[in-house]
Amino acid sequence: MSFHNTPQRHDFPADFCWGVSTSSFQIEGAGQEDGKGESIWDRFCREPGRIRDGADGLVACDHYHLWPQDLDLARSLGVNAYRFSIAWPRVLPQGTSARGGVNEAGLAFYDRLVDGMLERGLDPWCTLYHWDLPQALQDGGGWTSRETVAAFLEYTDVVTRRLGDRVKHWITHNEPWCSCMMSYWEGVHAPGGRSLADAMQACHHVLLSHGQAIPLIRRNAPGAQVGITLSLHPITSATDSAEDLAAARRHDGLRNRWFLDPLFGRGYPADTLALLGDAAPAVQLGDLADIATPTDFLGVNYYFPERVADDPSASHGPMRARLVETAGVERTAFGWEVSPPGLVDLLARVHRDYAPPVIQLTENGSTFDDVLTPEGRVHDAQRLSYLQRHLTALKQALDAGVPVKGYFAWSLLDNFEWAEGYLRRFGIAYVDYATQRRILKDSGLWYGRFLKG
Ligand code: IFM
Repeated sequence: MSFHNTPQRHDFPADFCWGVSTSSFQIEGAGQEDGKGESIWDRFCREPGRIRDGADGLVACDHYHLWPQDLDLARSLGVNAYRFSIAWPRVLPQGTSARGGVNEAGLAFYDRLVDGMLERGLDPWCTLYHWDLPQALQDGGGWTSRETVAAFLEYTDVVTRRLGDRVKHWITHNEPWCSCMMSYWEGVHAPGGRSLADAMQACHHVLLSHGQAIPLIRRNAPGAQVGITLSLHPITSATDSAEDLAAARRHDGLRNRWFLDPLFGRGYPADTLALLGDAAPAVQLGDLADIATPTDFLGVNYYFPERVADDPSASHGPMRARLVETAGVERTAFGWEVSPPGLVDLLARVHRDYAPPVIQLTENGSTFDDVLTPEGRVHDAQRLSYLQRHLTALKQALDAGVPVKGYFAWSLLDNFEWAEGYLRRFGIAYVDYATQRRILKDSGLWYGRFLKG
């Protein structure tokens, strides 16, 4: 397979969806404005040592005020879709209307934003949950509590009633792995929990809230396409030994199949459940049927593959698998392996094993240590090459029969990269945080040329 002959836009179907992706907490700022409530990330940022550069999201990219120019920037690229997320505590400051009422100013902001997209010919793709849970809900257990499912349904109802006439693409959750495992087990994301059992229960509630939200969204947004976005990884074993092959299978169970199997009607994978033992979630009658409610598309976020070796000591968790770094491969500044063939393998696997009607690549991107030149340019050759080679891979997956219908670059802007603060830049546009100036990097300029043919 060659990854050097980058396809042209016209090599993709005419109705292919080309977009850029963002999320509320990472770009909006206005953390305490217009009645917005506290989110778990606001709280987490204030805890010493949680964020590598000690930063917070109070200002971020100030998108709350600068959104017209950000949408202009997106339009200037030639994308036809814009993926954003709603900050739940901006709409329901205390998580539910019973506790803190509905914040009209928050809804009005998203009204303006969506109208702004439509005026610019950008199809709004709205993610309901990209990790900024109202702190008030976390105080009651967050996603470990079944009450948060009910709260999510109310939130979904409020938002889709308001925007459902104009937003025709809805994503319930972004990357449950991160909002559950990294947040309730690994302790690296808000709220910083350290319990596998909590993480598994949180994960069950996130998936349940997804399934139960689908009929609501369909009711309030007639004709809308509804899906969920998962972060998925192609997984290989470090060696051909039976032990490593089994470890790779176990790791895949928690990393990928734990989400895909129940969403596609198979329930939780039995092998993974057995290994979880007491940490397995409490599941009520009817939950699995709800989780398996059919969707219109599966959102896939692809960043990197993983290689796995056996870990008999279980020091890396109950899957008894540890990650192994492949020597000599290209990596981003995060250390993530750059592997366009991994994207082809991943999409082929999801298509073969689960056959979603449509796959949308809702995120793909890279972080490198960008330098703004005195001339005001950012020569991000590695990101540009990353983008080109992943589009080549995407075309190969399409040619192989995978029903992928859209690509969203992560991200339009450099932004708040969670526990890494502002140290990691993923944007195709550089943000000078001191002035809030946006500068298209060479990768962004190339994406624009690609899109304009
Ligand atoms: O910045 C994140 C995003 O919020 C979710 N997907 C991965 C991105 C890069 O880490």
